[in-house]
Amino acid sequence: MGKSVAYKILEKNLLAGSLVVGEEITVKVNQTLTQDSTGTMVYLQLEAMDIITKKTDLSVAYIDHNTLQAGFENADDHEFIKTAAAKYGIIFSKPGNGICHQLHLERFGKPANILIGSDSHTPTCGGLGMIAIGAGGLDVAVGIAKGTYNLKVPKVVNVELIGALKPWVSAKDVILKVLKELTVKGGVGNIIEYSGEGLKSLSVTDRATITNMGAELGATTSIFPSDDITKDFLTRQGRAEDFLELLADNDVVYDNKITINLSELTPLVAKPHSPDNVDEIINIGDLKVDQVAIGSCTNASYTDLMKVATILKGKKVHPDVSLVISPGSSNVLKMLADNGALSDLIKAGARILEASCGPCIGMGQAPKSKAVSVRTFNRNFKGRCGTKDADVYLVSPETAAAIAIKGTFFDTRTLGDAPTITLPEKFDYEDNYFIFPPESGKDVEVIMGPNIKPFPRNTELPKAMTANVILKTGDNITTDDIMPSNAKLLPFRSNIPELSKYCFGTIVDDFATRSAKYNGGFVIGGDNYGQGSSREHAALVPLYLKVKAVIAKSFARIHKANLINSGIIPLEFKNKEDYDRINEFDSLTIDNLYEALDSGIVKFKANEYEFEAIADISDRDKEMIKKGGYLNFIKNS
Ligand code: MIC
Ligand code: SF4
Repeated sequence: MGKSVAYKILEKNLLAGSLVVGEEITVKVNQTLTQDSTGTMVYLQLEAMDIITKKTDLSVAYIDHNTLQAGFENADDHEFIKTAAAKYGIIFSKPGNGICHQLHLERFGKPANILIGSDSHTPTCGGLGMIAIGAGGLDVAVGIAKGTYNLKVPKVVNVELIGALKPWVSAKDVILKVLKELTVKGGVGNIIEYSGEGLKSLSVTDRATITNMGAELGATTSIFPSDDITKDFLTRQGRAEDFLELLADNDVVYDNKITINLSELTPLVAKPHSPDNVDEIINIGDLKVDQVAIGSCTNASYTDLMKVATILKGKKVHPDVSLVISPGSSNVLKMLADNGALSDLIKAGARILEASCGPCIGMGQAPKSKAVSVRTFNRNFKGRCGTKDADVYLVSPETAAAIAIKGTFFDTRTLGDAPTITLPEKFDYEDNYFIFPPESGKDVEVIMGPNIKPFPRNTELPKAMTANVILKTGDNITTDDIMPSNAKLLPFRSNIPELSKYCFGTIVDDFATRSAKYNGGFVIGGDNYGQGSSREHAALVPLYLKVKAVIAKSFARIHKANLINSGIIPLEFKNKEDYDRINEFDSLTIDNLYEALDSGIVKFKANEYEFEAIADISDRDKEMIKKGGYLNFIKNS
């Protein structure tokens, strides 16, 4: 039977286990990436592992999330990461260079390689024909230290693209359509592999927009084949030697398949407050818009911003709209400056930010109260923009630019011709924002300022436990709910005690107090618990607050792994109806915990009811939990 692109790469890098759906395998990690807001933990964990140098071919530490530096905290984090990177042989990308995923795609991503990154949008590089997986910080630390990664073999779902996109419809609309079909939990346990004649009209950065937002499907990763278009991109980036053709076999049989006819797509919009709440722009009517934000790792490439500049050229941003643009990389910004497009953006009245995540992670540009904010980003969870009662709509760059001029939603297709962008023969690639590591890092002093606090460690699992339910949540709880992130909190990513005061802040404002009163306890969750960001803080902070287990209807992949790595038991209800019987503050007891874990079924007893939960985790995960988390596990193995 023929092979998919995804399985060809997994097979090439397989170190242990067999490529059978659901089996746990170990693969070689060729590359890693970290960003600053998850990176501090990664490098603290590396320090705790006592390693000498990285075991990957290439590792990069980017600074892109928190570049506001409102106090010494961010700058301390940057300095810590910079010195740790030098010590372990890791390339350091200075603040201002751009967003990790855009930069990695431009400068380092390589077809057929495996990349693990401490950010959920790491699959962006799947646009280049690589397996690129977002993971928790500890998994990335182990990836750097040992050059390996463990995962359950996912199914491969094929999205066949037929037809060709019409004017004013682009890659963002393709992934919004996939989200509409599959929803925010439809990708869990799957790799999404794209194929079909429609690929011919999608550039590498278009493909990267699609694989980027595969994170919103909950997928392990998304991937495109590596073909002539990949070769063309790498050649223009001055990296022709990194090209390798990688196509699916003609007789490949996928686990599942959907077909999307690109010719039938219309401009789409993800309405508040979920990326899968997708509708056609014509159904939004002429809703008035207060803010338009263009950028993020989804839509801030050269082509995206050139489309925006072409639409804005000679026009004026609507008086009631604040248009803000954050370029994906310093090279994109430089190219716009050199060819005059930056001047077109400024003349139209756009606010230009530095190349970074910026408003996407709530680092400034919170819109006004009750605002309608239109963004080219990938997430519109409630409150993520910094304004709790704002409504955020996700759209393509061309839709965003047209709306910025008009001041309302409208059917952009009525504008007639859409901009078409010709790629420069050679992309600019100044590497002056990168600091390459010294030959040997053994004399490098790692600098830890006062904001860098030790991370919490769990202890061995007790043989039995009785504890209270200290929180019950609904479905689709995001890691932004568990550990909110914004301009106020991002500076404390290396300071768990400070962060813990805000845990579950979007749901209750007294979680830390509850935990102190009951000496920790259980959290009850609905479906798709922990979707969204890879932030390990959504497990480390609950660990610090003595959360012992999370019992949910189902989990999102990265968060489940982060819980296991922290020694917190993730359990799924055997009967989902049992969720309704549990009340906050009920006391629950588990006897014979070790035997229960081994058998995969954990029995809970409350005063008036009993229920069972499933430990759907590997034997290795069970050992890790018994030892009190990944770090204790590797110390003892
Ligand atoms: C996000 O988009 O939510 C983030 C911020 O990039 C996170 C990482 C983090 O929380 O630091 C992600 O997607 O993993
Ligand atoms: Fe940065 Fe936003 Fe992308 Fe996360 S989703 S990496 S915050 S640009």
